[in-house]
Formats: sequence, C-alpha cells, structure tokens
Amino acid sequence: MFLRIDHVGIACRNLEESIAFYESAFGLTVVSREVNEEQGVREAMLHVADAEAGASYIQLLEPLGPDTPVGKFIAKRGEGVHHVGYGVADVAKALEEIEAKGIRLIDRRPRHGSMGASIAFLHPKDVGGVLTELVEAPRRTT
Ligand code: V0V
Ligand code: CO
Repeated sequence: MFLRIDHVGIACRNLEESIAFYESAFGLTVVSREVNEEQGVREAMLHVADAEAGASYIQLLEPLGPDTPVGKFIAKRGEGVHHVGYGVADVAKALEEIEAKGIRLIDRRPRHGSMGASIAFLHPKDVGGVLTELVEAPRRTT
C-alpha cells in the first residue's frame, strides 16, 4: 500500500530557526514554504533524496496558534517528531482499505497538503502512538 516515506513531520516553535539548523547541519534545501490555515501550520519542505518511487522530505511545522494540532503537541510534548507521511498512489482508496481494518481515521476524505498533495491522517491511538499521514502527490504534468 505504501510507495515510500514521503516525509517526516517535525514540530518546531520557530520555523526560520529550524530551517537554518537543517540547512547548516545537514545541507538540506528548502523546496517549498506554505501556510496551511486548515491544518493550523506554517510549514517548509526540505528535500532529502530522490528515488524511483518519488522524493522524500523533512517537513518542519510551526503552529499558527496554541489551539492547533501542532500547538497542542508542543505544549504537551515539546518540539520533536510529530508525524510520518507515507506516499500512496490513491489516498481515498487507501483510506477505505485502512478503515476496513478497524483503524480510526482522522480524515474521512482527502485534504489539501503541501506542494499540491492530497493528504489524510490516521489516529495515533490506533497506530501505536504514531500520528500517520497518507500522501498522494499531484500527478506529474510533464
Ligand atoms: C496528539 N497526540 C499524538 C499526536 N498529537 N500522539 C502522537 N503523535 C502526535 N502528533 C496524542 C496526545 O498526546 C493525546 O494523547 C491524544 O493524542 C489526544 O491529543 P490532544 O492533544 O488532546 O489533541 P486532539 O485529540 O485535539 O488532537 C490530536 C489529533 C490532532 C492527532 C487528532 O492533532 C489531529 O487531527 N492531527 C492531524 C492534523 C495535523 O496534525 N496537522 C498538522 C500537520 P494522551 O495524552 O491522551 O495519551 S499538517 C501537514 O502534515 C501537512 C499540511 C502536509 O503534510 O502537507
Ligand atoms: Co505532513
């Protein structure tokens, strides 16, 4: 069902400071910056590697406020790994298959994600404490 790890999401208090760290420590490059009001985040994607199954990224996430998923996460647990995003070919189909296994979905239908992707989250309580995201990259136009 999973094609690759698309990204690992990391909660941080200050996006610009975290970007500067990843650039200087690991030489990663920012390929996208977006504000996603629906998800309550200001985020940046840093490219890690390209593979046949697609690219992989680190996603740095700064909360837009305390009453957002990432804001609540940082208040409870501090900065750190927030979620794992797996690449899938078809999010809607993957959601159906996963729900049939009795795993709780946070999103019953795909939402707008970074860089034009369709995304959906699974509840961490049903995935061993790991917030899990499905990512369907936009179709290539070239
Ligand atoms: C919360 N919990 C987590 C967690 N966040 N466990 C593991 N990983 C996380 N990231 C635990 C928390 O410790 C509590 O456990 C329990 O879940 C309930 O948490 P809460 O603080 O009371 O918060 P809720 O229930 O209001 O919300 C938790 C959920 C929420 C996971 C439902 O954060 C959510 O809907 N997340 C999905 C959307 C999201 O995260 N968006 C930001 C990334 P205890 O203490 O009761 O044991 S946006 C993104 O990735 C984009 C745009 C992209 O990739 O393109
Ligand atoms: Co994500």
